[in-house]
Amino acid sequence: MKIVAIEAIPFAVPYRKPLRFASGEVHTADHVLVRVHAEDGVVGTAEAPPRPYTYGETQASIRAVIDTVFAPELVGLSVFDREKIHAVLDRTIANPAAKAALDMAIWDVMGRRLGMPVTELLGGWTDRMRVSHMVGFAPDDVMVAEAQRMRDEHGITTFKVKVGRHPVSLDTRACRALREALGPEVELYVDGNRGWSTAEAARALDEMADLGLTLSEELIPADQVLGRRWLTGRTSIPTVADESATRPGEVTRELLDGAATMVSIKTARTGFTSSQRVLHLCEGLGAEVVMGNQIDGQLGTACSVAFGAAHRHTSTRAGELSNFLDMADDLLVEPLRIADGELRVPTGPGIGVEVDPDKLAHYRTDS
Ligand code: MUC
Ligand code: MG
Repeated sequence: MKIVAIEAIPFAVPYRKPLRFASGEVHTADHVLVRVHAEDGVVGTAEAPPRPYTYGETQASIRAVIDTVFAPELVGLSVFDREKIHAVLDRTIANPAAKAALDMAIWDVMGRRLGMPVTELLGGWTDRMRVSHMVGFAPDDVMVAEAQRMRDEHGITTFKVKVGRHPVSLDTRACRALREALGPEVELYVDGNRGWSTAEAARALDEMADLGLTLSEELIPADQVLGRRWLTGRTSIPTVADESATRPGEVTRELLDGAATMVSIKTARTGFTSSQRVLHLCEGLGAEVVMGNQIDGQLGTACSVAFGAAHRHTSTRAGELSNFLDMADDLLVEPLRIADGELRVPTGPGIGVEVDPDKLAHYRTDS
């Protein structure tokens, strides 16, 4: 089943409200739709979200690296030449979202060709995941109202709260307001996107010690090598490595350094193939994982839930699968729905979703 062509199509869908966090903010889903065309007219699709403040990729760079570096090498290979495909991708450093979208679109082709859902090919553990919602920076009452709306409308009871602002009290107050409004039953955890110093992070964790936080993610920069080890050692809250651990080597370093005790897996940056490598590495090292969100649209979220539900250890915790709800529209024929706090894996072959050609024509920005 040879790859015959690859398209990288830029599109832009506005957000109803922006998502703000310590390293940036998102107003528009200015992603790249990647389509891998194979023999017999089989087409696989995935999306690449550029996150310049995290990985340096832009919409233009994702298109360029796919069109000029990867596509010429991949066309002509079979989608089942998996090691050869990854040798091509690995030869170029960085560009994680571009590589991940190519990998997932190729898996979509494999699934469609075999008439099987990708989630079953990956592991087939369960058919759904509990959902965690990411709450971005806003005044306390707005953050509380958003979490309450997610609980009331979608049954979501796990929230990741963005922190990393200055002064630290802005965030510790917001977390306290969320705990007081939502009660002891909801799960709350925090993600600093490297916004604080070691001392600020330590103070914040002390101030929030009575809030029952379950995880703390990327509170300080990865280069604070000793600071991270010290911080992780002094808190009883598991420390999640996210953007500091995007490749197996980085995952190993963060965990063996004592800089983190858990790892966030994001299909938007490691696709299905490398996400599985990271997962199996974590299993080997005895580290828990959480399915993270790179502010994915519905296609990206379908990929996350397909991967997360496929494995026992990625489906144990709630996955971050809901921020597409903030988008004004999306590309899929059949929108994803979160109900009773859960998202089911789409059931069709491949990733299991179809892009609506009219919506793509409306939102693409290259024509
Ligand atoms: C997260 O978990 O950090 C923010 C930036 C990014 O790349 O992902 C998000 C969410
Ligand atoms: Mg994070």
